[in-house]
Amino acid sequence: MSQHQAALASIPNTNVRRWVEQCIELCQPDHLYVCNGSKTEKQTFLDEGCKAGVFLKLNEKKWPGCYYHRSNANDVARVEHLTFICGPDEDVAGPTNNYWNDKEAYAKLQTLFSGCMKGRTMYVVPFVMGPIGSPFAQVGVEITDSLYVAVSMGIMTRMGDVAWKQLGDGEKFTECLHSVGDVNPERRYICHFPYDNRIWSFGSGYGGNALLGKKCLALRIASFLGQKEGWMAEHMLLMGVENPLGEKQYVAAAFPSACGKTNFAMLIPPKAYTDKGWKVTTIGDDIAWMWADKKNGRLRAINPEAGYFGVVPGTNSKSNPNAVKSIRKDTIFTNVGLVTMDDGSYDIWWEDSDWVAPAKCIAWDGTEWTPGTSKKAAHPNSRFTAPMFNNPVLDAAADDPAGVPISALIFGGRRSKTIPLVYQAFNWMHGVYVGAVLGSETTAAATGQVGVVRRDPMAMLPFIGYNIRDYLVHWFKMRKKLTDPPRVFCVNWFRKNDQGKFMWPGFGENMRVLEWILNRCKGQAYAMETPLGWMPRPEDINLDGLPMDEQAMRELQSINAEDVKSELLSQQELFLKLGGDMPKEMLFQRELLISRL
Ligand code: GTP
Ligand code: SPV
Ligand code: MN
Repeated sequence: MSQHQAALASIPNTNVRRWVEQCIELCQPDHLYVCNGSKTEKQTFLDEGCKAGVFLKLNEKKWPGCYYHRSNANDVARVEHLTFICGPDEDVAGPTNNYWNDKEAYAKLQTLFSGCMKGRTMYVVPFVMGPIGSPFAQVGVEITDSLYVAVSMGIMTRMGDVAWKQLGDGEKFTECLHSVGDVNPERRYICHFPYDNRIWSFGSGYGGNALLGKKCLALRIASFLGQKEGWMAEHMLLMGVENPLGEKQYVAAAFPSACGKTNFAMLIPPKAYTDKGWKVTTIGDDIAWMWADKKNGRLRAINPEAGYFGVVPGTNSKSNPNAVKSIRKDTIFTNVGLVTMDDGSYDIWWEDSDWVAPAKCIAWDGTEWTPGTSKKAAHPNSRFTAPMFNNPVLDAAADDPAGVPISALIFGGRRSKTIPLVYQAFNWMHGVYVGAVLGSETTAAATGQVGVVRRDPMAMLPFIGYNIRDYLVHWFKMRKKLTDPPRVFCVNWFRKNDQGKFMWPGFGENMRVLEWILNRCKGQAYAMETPLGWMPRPEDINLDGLPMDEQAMRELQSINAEDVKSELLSQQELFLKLGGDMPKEMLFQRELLISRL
């Protein structure tokens, strides 16, 4: 301990200091470093990382301040089967989470953490989730032996001395203990102890498993806290939309992992819209913390993050020009293709990028790749880590501790069949049902089979940090606090025709759907009543300039009664899981839908 005294003394909060001392004793690092969040510190980390082979500096001209990182090939996505909610009894986890008894989990992980940082440096990373000074901001401290994690947390959160200031001499902070261990999937556990405000993650260096401020704190732990304290932590993007009259509305949208949040949050409207004066701005691309505003009974929200951890493949100046601009500097690229340039410096490449494929490169798994190879150069879940302040359309209120008022809540899944482009729920209670039975095809963001439809309530299936029964009840109860609730919608950008082609152009063109949604929120757009909810007629969505006629729109919006019945049957999956614990409002809503059909 004595060689660590100087670093320990730089931790101003005694509660944190005491906890770090315990972790030193457990993990036995050779060195201790307490992060301050300065620019110099970041550069030192990056330089050290380059020497240690953690990072490769990319060509400074093409990619100023950007670095490449490749994670272990067995460690490229979230691991839902190794993610646990721990507590004294099973009820806290509920039927949709893996449960582990807290005493057993602590005992097992203690053996793994024991001495795991011998020969390594322990980084103490203090961070704030949420704009500084917001009453909803939460402080966390991550202890990690990964330089990649320390640097990434510096981008994704408000990291360093600001966190000590926010915490003061308080004791409410989330203890986040992380080690990459030996990156062995056999010894990989992502454990949450919501009663103890604590996260222990071992054996993975990747994204949601390792950057503990993100899914672990800002969703699993925060959703638990929110239920107790009367607010919500959701897997939602936040965006602002200004119409030609200068009126601004804010939207929150929940789509499952790799189903379009980052793209939607940064969308550039079609030219005819921008010419008229429509503007879209980003508050956040992945997580929203929301509460009922006591002054006016409206839903308000902040983005707890400060960076984007976005899907790289498919990012190009046609699909998402604002993302392309956001990642041109000071960005870390993980598991993309690595290209050696003529002068020996490094470039990167990914599928569906702006650049033609290189003659050869190193693929995400470390092997050589050439254009003929059947595998991908970039892993489908390869990611960029970029500061949100790089975003050219960052909303002026993105850093505002007071948050923004939400007009519309949107739920959306990736569904090649059955689900129409857009409909509106009849009211909040119906909207909660629509969100709760959301189905989506699985993606590469988590390990496991890709492309199978599963129920993903509120796009939160892997992120609800407690019993889903209490989570759904909490959603229904929020209605009481919201005297002026947002309108609730369901969208599906991913419906396909019989030839397997997307029926809707998506991306920037989603503005056309958004226009209808926002007008509905102001009582200014027409809708017809259907069994699912309120739907635009084909003529209610502006199709000008699209190679699409009203007939195509009709097909995109069609509801097939037989398909909806099978959809209802597949909802059984969720209803059976919850059994007698299913909130009765859910049963009522389902009965109403059946009777409408
Ligand atoms: P996470 O970061 O995992 O939470 O994902 P996300 O929800 O932010 O998804 P993202 O915006 O990164 O999009 C994931 C994939 O969906 C990308 O490959 C996009 O190209 C694709 N995508 C996004 N929006 C659309 C759309 O409107 N239409 C179609 N067809 N594809 C889209
Ligand atoms: C997701 O999977 O929803 C992500 C990426 O946003 S991760 O941080 O790995 O969770
Ligand atoms: Mn996500």
